[in-house]
Amino acid sequence: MTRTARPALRPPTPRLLACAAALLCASQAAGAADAIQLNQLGYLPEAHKLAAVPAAGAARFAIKDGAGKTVLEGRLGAAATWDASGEAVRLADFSTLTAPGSYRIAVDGLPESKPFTIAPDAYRALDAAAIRAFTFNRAGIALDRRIAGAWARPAAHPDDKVLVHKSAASAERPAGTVISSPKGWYDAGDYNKYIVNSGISTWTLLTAYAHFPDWFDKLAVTVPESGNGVPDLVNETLWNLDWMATMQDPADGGVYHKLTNLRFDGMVMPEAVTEPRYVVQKTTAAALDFAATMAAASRVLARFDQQSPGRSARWLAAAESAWRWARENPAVLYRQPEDVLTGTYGDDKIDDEFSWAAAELLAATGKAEYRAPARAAGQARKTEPDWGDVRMLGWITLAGQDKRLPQDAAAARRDIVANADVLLARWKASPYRLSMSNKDFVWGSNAVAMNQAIMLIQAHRLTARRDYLDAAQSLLDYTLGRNPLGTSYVTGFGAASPRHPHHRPSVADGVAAPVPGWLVGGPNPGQQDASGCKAGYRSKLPALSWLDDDCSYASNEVAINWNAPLVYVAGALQALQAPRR
Ligand SMILES: [Ca+2]
Ligand SMILES: [Ca+2]
Repeated sequence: MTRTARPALRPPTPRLLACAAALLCASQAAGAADAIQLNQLGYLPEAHKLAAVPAAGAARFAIKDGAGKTVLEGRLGAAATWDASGEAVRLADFSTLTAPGSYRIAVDGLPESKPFTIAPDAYRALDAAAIRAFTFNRAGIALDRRIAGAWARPAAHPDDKVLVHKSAASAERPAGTVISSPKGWYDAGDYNKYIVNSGISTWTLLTAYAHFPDWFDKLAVTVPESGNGVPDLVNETLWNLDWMATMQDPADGGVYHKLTNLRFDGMVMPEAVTEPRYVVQKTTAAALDFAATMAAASRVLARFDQQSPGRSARWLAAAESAWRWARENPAVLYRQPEDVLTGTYGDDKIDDEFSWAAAELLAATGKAEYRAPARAAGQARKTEPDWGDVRMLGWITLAGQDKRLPQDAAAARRDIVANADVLLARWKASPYRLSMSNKDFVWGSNAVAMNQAIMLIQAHRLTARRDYLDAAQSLLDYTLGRNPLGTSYVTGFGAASPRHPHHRPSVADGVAAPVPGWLVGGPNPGQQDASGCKAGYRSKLPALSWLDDDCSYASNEVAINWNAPLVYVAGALQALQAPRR
């Protein structure tokens, strides 16, 4: 993982290579260009249902059931070329088919599609596995076969003797001070722990629970704490919150940016690593992301306080203390020390972090002092949140405070709907019915898709308009197979899925199948790893720039901030299923 490179090398809007000749276009659009593409996990009965059909076939489609009987026929949409992949496709809309079962799509002149199902719990197993992926990435715990099956492994990285790096030294904790900072999730394909990326990831899981408690109360994941009276999603989230709480210096409220080795480990199992671990530099971004997340946790998890009496109050006090540190130290940006080579999560624009933290503290405390910083002028820089642009997370929280903070909620709601309308317009105009633009094919593009879906789902929750939900469904369809490569991008799920993610345990564990439930980064025409990936990308086109090889940290790594929105979206689409009108 060279997360160091992520923000710096985020590519500018890719200029598409014009297809000079039809032949070249066809070869660039290699992959599964002759195949009908659809969501390989299937659809909920009431969902919007689309398949992408190569334009070379006939203009009509038929849906056949398991016995080969035609149950629905229809006309395909007009042919259009998606410039992100160079393919001409027509869309098959079979939303009116709602009967549970197994089906295929047939179009004259093309091979039949892969089978797909319609089922009322189409995404239950996916959602549980996407949560358990976090369990697989837990630091400091042995995972036995009951929890982890073939991927069982011993405990590693207890992190009970972590050194204070010289960049983080203070009067009370000089360089070399030993502190304890156990638990938490490994961030991605590596074994380090970063507060900035933990912030959005943990918040997204907390918010999934806050928005859809009925679904997640019943979703059985099988985590080590299962059966303790706390829902499994909450149990999993607590593992990281407990770690985050240890990253605050109790002397001043400041928060260490990360806990890492000095350099990345080789492709080995976690228990093989014995490098010393350090907490590195306190930063303003870490303090603010910590403040936001702990404030959200204090509010969302208050109902589970009997498990650890006083926890919510402690976390809220920790959040306010981190906020005060950030106000007193408003521009301490992360600067990688010379001897540290792990991921940076550096972010020089932290107006959005101030806004998010203030919004969460406003929601958690109702104190007027947080209102102005929460609503400080400043637009989101993109259409969806990511670890470096977190302003929208505050909107989502405030939008839910319509009873306690009606004016703040109303403003946040307007911002969310305006943002979602940009996505909705793109969805309607897209040949693939996808709200992603070509510039969204960046490092972690699959998470861009999932975070766009989160914004569309918010607009649906606020307006009850069906088209927002349909546009969100399209994004999940894309990540689960309705894409030009004909692959589900979640390990272990779908007829075709990644086999070789850039994930150290998956590489080193001796198990043929990768650790399941992980959303890989996805197509990224930046191809920052191309020089080290001998297998080579087949195309430079945005939606085709993916390599199922463990060398490909730029398109095939996994990360907690990419899986968290998958957990949210899969759960939301299950929980929001409603009869079509
Ligand atoms: Ca930022
Ligand atoms: Ca393996």
